[in-house]
Amino acid sequence: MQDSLDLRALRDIGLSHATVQAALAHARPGGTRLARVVEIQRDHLVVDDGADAHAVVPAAALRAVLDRGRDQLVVGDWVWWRPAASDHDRGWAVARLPARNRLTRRDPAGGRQGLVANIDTAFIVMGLDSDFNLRRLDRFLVLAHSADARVVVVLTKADACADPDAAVARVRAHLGDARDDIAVLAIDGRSPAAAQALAPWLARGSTLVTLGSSGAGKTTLTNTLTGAGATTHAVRAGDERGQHTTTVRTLHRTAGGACLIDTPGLRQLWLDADPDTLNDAFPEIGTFALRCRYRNCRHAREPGCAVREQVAPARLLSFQKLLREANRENDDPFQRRRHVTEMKQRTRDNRARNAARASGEDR
Ligand SMILES: Nc1nc2c(ncn2[C@@H]2O[C@H](COP(=O)(O)OP(=O)(O)OP(=O)(O)O)[C@@H](O)[C@H]2O)c(=O)[nH]1
Ligand SMILES: [Mg+2]
Ligand SMILES: [Zn+2]
Repeated sequence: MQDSLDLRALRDIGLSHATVQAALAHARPGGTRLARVVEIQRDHLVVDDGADAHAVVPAAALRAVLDRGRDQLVVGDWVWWRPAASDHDRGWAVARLPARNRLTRRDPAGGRQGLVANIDTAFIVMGLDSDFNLRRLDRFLVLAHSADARVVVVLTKADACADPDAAVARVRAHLGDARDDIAVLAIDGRSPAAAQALAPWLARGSTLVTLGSSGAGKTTLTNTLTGAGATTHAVRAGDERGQHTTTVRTLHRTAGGACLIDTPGLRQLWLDADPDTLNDAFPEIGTFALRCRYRNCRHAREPGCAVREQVAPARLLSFQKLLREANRENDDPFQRRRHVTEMKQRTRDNRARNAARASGEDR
C-alpha cells in the first residue's frame, strides 16, 4: 500500500510542483493513491503511478461530478484512485486534482471536449508534403496558446522535401518576429537525429503533446522519441480501413524521461478560444493596429491600415477567421444551425476522402 506519496516515482510521470500543492491542499480520500491518466478507453482508463499501470473506472460520485459539468477525464489528468479488492478487478478513480492547464475544443453542438491536461510543451507536427498549411498551423498555435504551452513547430518528412530550410524560413516569415518564442525545426521523424534535435524540450518529468492532422507523422515521431519497442501501450490501432491511424490519446515515456502524449489527428478543430486568447496568440496584430489610421480599423479595406501593410497576409486571414469563430457564441440559432450543417458536410467529405486514400493504399 502506498501510504506516503512516492514523489520520486510520480515526478517521473510528470508530477509538477503545482500539482503537489494541489494534492496537499485537499483532503486525500481514504485508501487512495495518486496516479496520472495515461490512456482512455471506451470502458476504462489506465492510470500510472510511475511504477505500474492500473486499469480503473471512475467511481459513481466522480462520474456524477463530471457529468454535471459536462466534463471528462483526459490523458494527463491526475487522480486519486483506489485499488480493487482483487487483482483481477478494476480499481476506482475517486477524485480528480485541479489541472494546471487543459486543452479543449468545441464540438458542433456548442459543448466542450477535453483533449489533454497538464502539459508544458506542444509539438505542432506538420508534414513537408501536402499537409503543409500555414492557416492550419495558426489554428493549432491558438490551441496550444490557450494552455500557455510552449510551442515547437516540427516539420516532418524533411527527407522527402527538396528544400527543408526554405520551408522553415517560410514558417518563420509567417510567424514574424512577434512569435520568435516559437521554435521551428525540420526533421525526418523516423531518424534518431530527430530525438537529438528535440532534446531541449524533452527534460525528465516534463509533459508534451503532439498536435497535428492525420498522417502528419505524430506517432512516427512518438515511436522515435520513446525508442523502438519501448512503448507499452498500443500506439497504433489499425482501424477497419487498414490504416495505422491513432484512435486514442496515450501518454508515453521518452528515452530521457519526458512524458509525451500522442493524439489522433483532429479532423475538425473548433477552437475554444476567446478574443483575448486570440489577441495574445497574434501579438503583432495588436502592435500594428496602434498605427492604423482609424481607431476601430477592421484591417479590411481601410486606407492607412498598418496591419495589412506589416502582417503576413495569411496570418491576418487566420486571425480574422478565428475571431469570427470566437464570436460565434453570439450567433443566432439560424447561424448556428447553418454552421452545424456545414461542419457535418465537411466531416462527410473528409471521411470519404480518407476512405478513398485508404483503399488506394491497400492496393
Ligand atoms: N519519409 C518520411 N515519412 C514519414 C515521416 N514521418 C511520418 N512518416 C510516414 O507518414 C505516415 C503517417 O505517419 P503517422 O506517424 O502514422 O501519422 P500520424 O500523425 O500519427 O497520423 P494519425 O495517427 O492518423 O493522426 C506513415 O507512413 C509514416 O511512415 C518522415 O519524417 N519521413
Ligand atoms: Mg498517429
Ligand atoms: Zn488596420
